Formats: sequence, C-alpha cells, structure tokens
Amino acid sequence: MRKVVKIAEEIGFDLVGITGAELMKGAFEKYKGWVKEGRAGQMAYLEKDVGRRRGVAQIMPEAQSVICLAVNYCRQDKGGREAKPDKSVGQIARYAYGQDYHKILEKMLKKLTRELREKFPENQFKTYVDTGAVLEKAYAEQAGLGEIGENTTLITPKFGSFVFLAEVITDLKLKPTKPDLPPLCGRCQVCVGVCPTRALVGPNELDARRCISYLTIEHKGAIPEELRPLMGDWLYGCDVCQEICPQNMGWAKAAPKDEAHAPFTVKIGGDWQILEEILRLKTDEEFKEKFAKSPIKRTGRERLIRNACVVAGNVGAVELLPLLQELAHDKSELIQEHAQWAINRLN
Ligand code: B12
Ligand code: SF4
Ligand code: SF4
Repeated sequence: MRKVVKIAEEIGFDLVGITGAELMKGAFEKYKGWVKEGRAGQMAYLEKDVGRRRGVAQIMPEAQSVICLAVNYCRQDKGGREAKPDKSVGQIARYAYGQDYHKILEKMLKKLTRELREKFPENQFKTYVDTGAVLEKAYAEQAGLGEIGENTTLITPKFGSFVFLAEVITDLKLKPTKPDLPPLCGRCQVCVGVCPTRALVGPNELDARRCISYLTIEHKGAIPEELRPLMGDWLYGCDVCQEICPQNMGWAKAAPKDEAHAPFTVKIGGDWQILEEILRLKTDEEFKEKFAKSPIKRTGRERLIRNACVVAGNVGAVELLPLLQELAHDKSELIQEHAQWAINRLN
C-alpha cells in the first residue's frame, strides 16, 4: 500500500487515499433521489445509467479497491485573484484559470497506471477523472481525503476545497487508509446564505438548475430570465460558496509551484475576461483558438457570448451598448435574445 501511495505522490498527486470498492451506505440513494427530483437539469449524462453509480463494481466486477487522488489548483503567488482590469469584465472560476484539468490529470493517471502495471502485471487498473460514472466525492471522503461540506464540495485539511479529484479502480486488494481527520466543515451554513441564486437549497443539497456553475457551463439554450440578474459578473463557473468557506481562507494552504501544478498556473482563462473581447468573437475558429487548451472550450462560442451578454447587463456595461445592438441582430437566436435582454437592462 505504501508503495502505491509513494508512486502517486511522486507523479504529483497532492493527496492519495485508498478505500474498498463498496460505496458508503446512503450515497447512491441520495444520488438517485437527486436525479429523480430533476435537480440535474439538462445534464442527461447523469441520468443515463444511474445504476452504474451504485459502486465501482458496476464498472469492474472484480474491483477490490479505489485509489482516490486529489490535485490542488490554488495559486498562491498573487495572494488570490489577479487585480480586476479597468474594463467591463466577467469572472472565471478558479479551476479554469489555466489548462484543462481533464487532460493534465489524465496524463498523470496514465503515468501512474503504467508504473502500477509494471509492479502488479496480473492486476487490472481503470482510471477516472470527472466524466465517469463514479461518485467521486463520496469515494474521496471514504478514502479519508477530506469531508463533504455543506456547500457540497469535498474539503481537504491541507488545500481546502480547491482540488480536483480522480480515481484508479483496481482488483488489487489494498489496505484502506483511515487518517484521523479534524472536523472540516463547521456547519456554519455561510455558504448556503451567500449563494446568489439560492442553488444551495439546504445544507449539502444543491439544485443544479439554479447553480451559476451549471447555468454558465452546462446549460444549453436560454438562461431562465429570473436567474439572470442574480448571476452577477460570473462569466464561466462560480466560486462564491467556496470563496466564503473558512476552510479556503488565508491562502496558506496553496500548493507550492512544481512541474505537476504548472499547467494550472499558465494563464488562459485567467481570473477575468474582458467582455468586449468575448462579444467580438466572430467565429467558432476564433473561439477555439483562444480557449483550445482551457476547460472554457466546453461552452462553445455561442454560449460564452450568451453568458457575456448577461454579465454586461448585470455590471452596467453601457459602453458595450453599440456592440450589443449589433448582436441583437446576430444569426443565432440565443445570442439575439440575450443581447436584447442586456440592452433592456442597461437602458
Ligand atoms: C454534476 C457535477 C456538477 C454539477 C452539480 C454539482 C453538485 N454539487 O452536485 C454542477 C455543474 C453544478 C457542478 C459545479 C461545480 N463543480 Co462539479 N461535478 C459534477 C460531477 C460530474 C458529478 C457530481 C454529482 O454526481 N452530483 C450529484 C450529487 C447528488 O452527488 P454528489 O454531489 O457527489 O453527492 C454525493 C456525495 O456527496 C454523497 N453524500 C453527500 N451527502 C451525503 C450524506 C450522506 C448521509 C451520505 C451517506 C452520502 C452523502 O452522496 C451524494 C450522492 O451520491 C462531479 C464529478 C463526479 N464524477 O463525481 C464534478 C465535481 C463534483 N465538480 C467539481 C468542481 C470543481 C465543480 C465547481 C467547483 C466548478 C466551478 N467552480 O464552477 C462547481 C462547484 C459547485 C458546488 N457547490 O458543488 C469537482 C469537485 C472537487 C471538490 N473539491 O469537491 C468534481 C469532483 C470534478 C473533479 N473530478 O474534480 N458540478
Ligand atoms: S457555485 Fe455559486 S451558484 Fe452554485 S451553489 Fe455555489 S454559490 Fe451557489
Ligand atoms: S462555509 Fe461553513 S458550512 Fe459551508 S462548507 Fe464551509 S465550513 Fe461548511
């Protein structure tokens, strides 16, 4: 077991924990209920094969252990956020400052499984980061990486909640880790109170349909009008319920810069995007060129412009009115409608 942890740490994973293949009782039932209530919104992939999330044995019937991994994405050098530019801007969630974590973590996972296969040639190893049918936070909590807080994120003692999660599922029987964690979520409920759209409908209860992260990244089509004014200046993602959490304060927890973390500190999305530059993205090619290596590419050009219109309306960007007038005649109906909404709000 020590050997596995050491290999993963050497590759650059900040936290490594091991748990059995069985998922903690209650977690799958909670997930099923959440989907049934419609809280997943348009994220059809979460509704598909719900049963696969019952536990990793659904993915690998011989599974014995799950190696749970976390990588911190904080940047300590600027003491938090970069200075806000002197122009109308939209905020980018911290996780999208640099390169797309899926790609980076996949590379790290490949390295890890290569080494594991050399050491244990008889065994199977299957890796996941984000997109698979694995309840990643529940497994991470089980493996002792941290505690799921009332803002529904996994909080770790060393890095707060600003971590990405990944796992290796294996038929290798490994001794579970059981660190003695201090209580992490103080149940103060500050996160629930500050959520701008009231998406945290209760402690550890998130209705994705109201969450700015969902609305700006995952939601296709028009953003519900009643939620637009509440979205403030969030152009892509949202960190409000994490920024406020005492476990993320102080920045003392940020990881040192090293090779493994460098991709997250290379500025692509940055902390702020200038709205005018987004609204002037004329073609999908221009959009792709700008965001090819960033997780922001997920939204595509049309939806990012949609988000920028909402932000322009919310931040009072009156200097963008002529540009918004042009977009109100765009060939995309989605852009047209959101540009018109912004114009009405600015007027
Ligand atoms: C769908 C999804 C979203 C949705 C829904 C988020 C949510 N809270 O459910 C949206 C688009 C809103 C979203 C937003 C974000 N996401 Co997201 N998202 C996911 C994804 C793909 C699935 C999560 C899921 O299944 N949600 C459904 C709910 C019901 O499940 P759950 O939250 O996991 O809850 C389970 C456990 O917590 C446990 N549990 C909770 N309470 C209890 C109580 C009891 C008694 C028991 C037994 C069990 C239990 O059981 C629950 C059900 O199984 C995961 C990756 C993955 N495969 O897991 C990433 C993931 C959760 N997201 C991640 C990130 C980074 C984000 C954002 C921070 C991005 C941003 N800045 O905009 C925000 C955070 C918003 C927030 N407050 O959660 C990271 C979280 C890392 C962390 N430290 O927790 C993950 C793990 C991706 C990754 N691989 O790193 N996300
Ligand atoms: S990410 Fe933003 S909108 Fe979503 S629950 Fe947290 S504070 Fe609310
Ligand atoms: S803000 Fe308070 S209740 Fe919310 S996750 Fe952090 S410690 Fe828990």
